[in-house]
Amino acid sequence: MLSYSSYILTAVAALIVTCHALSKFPEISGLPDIPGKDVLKGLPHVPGLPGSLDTGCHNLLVNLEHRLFQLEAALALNGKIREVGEKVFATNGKKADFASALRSCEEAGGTLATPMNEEENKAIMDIVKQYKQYAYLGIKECETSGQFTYITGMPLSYTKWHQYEPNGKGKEKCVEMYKDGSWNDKKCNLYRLTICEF
Ligand code: MMA
Ligand code: CA
Repeated sequence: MLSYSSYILTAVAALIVTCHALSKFPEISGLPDIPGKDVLKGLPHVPGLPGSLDTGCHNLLVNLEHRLFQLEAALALNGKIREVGEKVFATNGKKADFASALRSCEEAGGTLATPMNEEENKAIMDIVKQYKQYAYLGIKECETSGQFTYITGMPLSYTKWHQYEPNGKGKEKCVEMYKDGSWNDKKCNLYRLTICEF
């Protein structure tokens, strides 16, 4: 297996190659054709930076960062996303069984909402309240041990079980969030709000 540092070295090498190309075409060459790309075009270069290579990359990153800030602000304003630390929570507004909800999240490049602390739990709870629908979480009961784990199989490091839960005794292998943010183990074939994290 390649070591982590060799992946970083590879990434840095790729960046240097990209930046070198950018220094020859210091506008937006190398960016995929995405909506809103045009705003990145023709913006003034950041003054006082040494070297054309540095300038091209830095300028691109400053513009991308600004565009990301705008998009996050707009989405958060409309209640489309909840941001907690590194995570972004969002729903498609649709109800689905556990497997379909997980698939939707993964196809969108994320996974099912998985609260790892009180703050993340509250962000998910806000969406549950907003849509007035319970939601499945990215937690499952392990086939073998009967323990609840993350979808990755790792043991839970934070829990918010409702009083007397989990009580399914192996018959409720998924977990839903109630409107007060507490958790209930529940059958996996019901229709619950799809909330993903990215
Ligand atoms: C339902 C079901 C269970 C839950 C209990 C709580 C009757 O079963 O949602 O998962 O534990 O209600 O009363
Ligand atoms: Ca239960």
